[in-house]
Amino acid sequence: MTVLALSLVILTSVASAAKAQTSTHHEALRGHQIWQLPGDVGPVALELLQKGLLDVLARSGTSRKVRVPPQFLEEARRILQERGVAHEILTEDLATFLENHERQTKRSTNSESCDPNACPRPFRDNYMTFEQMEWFLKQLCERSPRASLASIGKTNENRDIWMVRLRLEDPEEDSEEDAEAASAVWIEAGIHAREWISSAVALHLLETLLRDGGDVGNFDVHVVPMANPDGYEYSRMHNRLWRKNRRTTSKADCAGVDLNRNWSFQYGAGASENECSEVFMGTEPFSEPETKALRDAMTRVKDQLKLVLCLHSYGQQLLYPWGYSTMDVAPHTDDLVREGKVFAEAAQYSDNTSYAVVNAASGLYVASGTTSDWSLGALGVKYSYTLELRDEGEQGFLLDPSNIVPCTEEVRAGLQALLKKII
Ligand code: 0X9
Ligand code: ZN
Repeated sequence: MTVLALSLVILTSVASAAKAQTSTHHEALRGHQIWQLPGDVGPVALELLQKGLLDVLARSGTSRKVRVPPQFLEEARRILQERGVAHEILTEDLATFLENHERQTKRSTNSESCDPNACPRPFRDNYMTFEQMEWFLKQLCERSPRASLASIGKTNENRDIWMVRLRLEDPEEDSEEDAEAASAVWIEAGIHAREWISSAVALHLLETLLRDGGDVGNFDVHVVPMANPDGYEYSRMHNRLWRKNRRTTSKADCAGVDLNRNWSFQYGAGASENECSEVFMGTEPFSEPETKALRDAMTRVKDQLKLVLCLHSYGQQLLYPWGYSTMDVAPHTDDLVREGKVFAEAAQYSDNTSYAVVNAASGLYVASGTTSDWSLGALGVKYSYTLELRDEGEQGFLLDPSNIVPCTEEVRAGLQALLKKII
């Protein structure tokens, strides 16, 4: 080997060793930027979202935060410039940002195992892995005869979609009577992968409801705490801001269907046909195993269902239908708003967190093919809401786990007050 060739080999191995040292599980977000756009940006944001050029992370009255992948920075900049929309760069490189965040919080998003004597306390120190959540559910249901666990389907990557049924009874009533006829509540959580607080709250809510009861008479609670396990694991291991499921598409670089755009009711408007978009609706309604499983399980109990609550994050908003259009008004909107405010008031009383009760389409944005619209429009469940949990954007999807317990408590308080009114 010549001296030149040898030094090339040495140089290459030094370079790859350096690369191996610095590369982390956040590589998928290397070079991605967060931009702030004005709140009144108009249809250009939806257009860029549908084209797959950006991902809307947050929207308030005055601004929007969007994530732009490195390959689209130029194009997005050009289109915004052409439309006269200014943008400010909030984060230069998301991977570096997340690495610093992990260093500061001393918590890795992809920690998988722990020493039996020093595991993070669930719901307090850290978010759980999907496997830990499964283990938690199995324990919970083994311990209590009032809780039963069933797999309602399998994901594309062969994970189970778990549903828990809790039977809550009025302590003053005969326990066996009316068991079949009980009214029921449906809670869906984790349909969007990165919204970790949603699954954590659903799991802790199960635990607290089982411990304290519901205090509103006989009723069943059906909870699907991890509606998108493949996405959740991908967001832990590879891309903290992953939103969709992990369906492979015709474009090798663009995986995933937005499961909250894949339901049949008003399928299409306010979603995207582009596989690369964060709001890709799939090839047809219920093309995904997750939405199919949810649809079938909900349909089996539809006559009992009085309330459907879909847990998302973030924004602290209780959204009522319709979400597919700002022009149409949902039936019984007055009741939805009135009882929604009952929820928000009780939730605020718990820990002074305010939840705004707003229409999904006009208060947030137009989106169609959602669980919530389908529950009202196709299944006929009058009270159907999407709840955007904590926070209002300070930490966003990277919400500190210390929020899990108080956030669950306020949801429980709101739910209980709401159920008292509607059951
Ligand atoms: O976009 C969604 O699916 C939900 N928001 S999130 O930030 N969690 O992704 C909101 C769905 C509610 N419906 C409408 N806004 N139309
Ligand atoms: Zn969501």
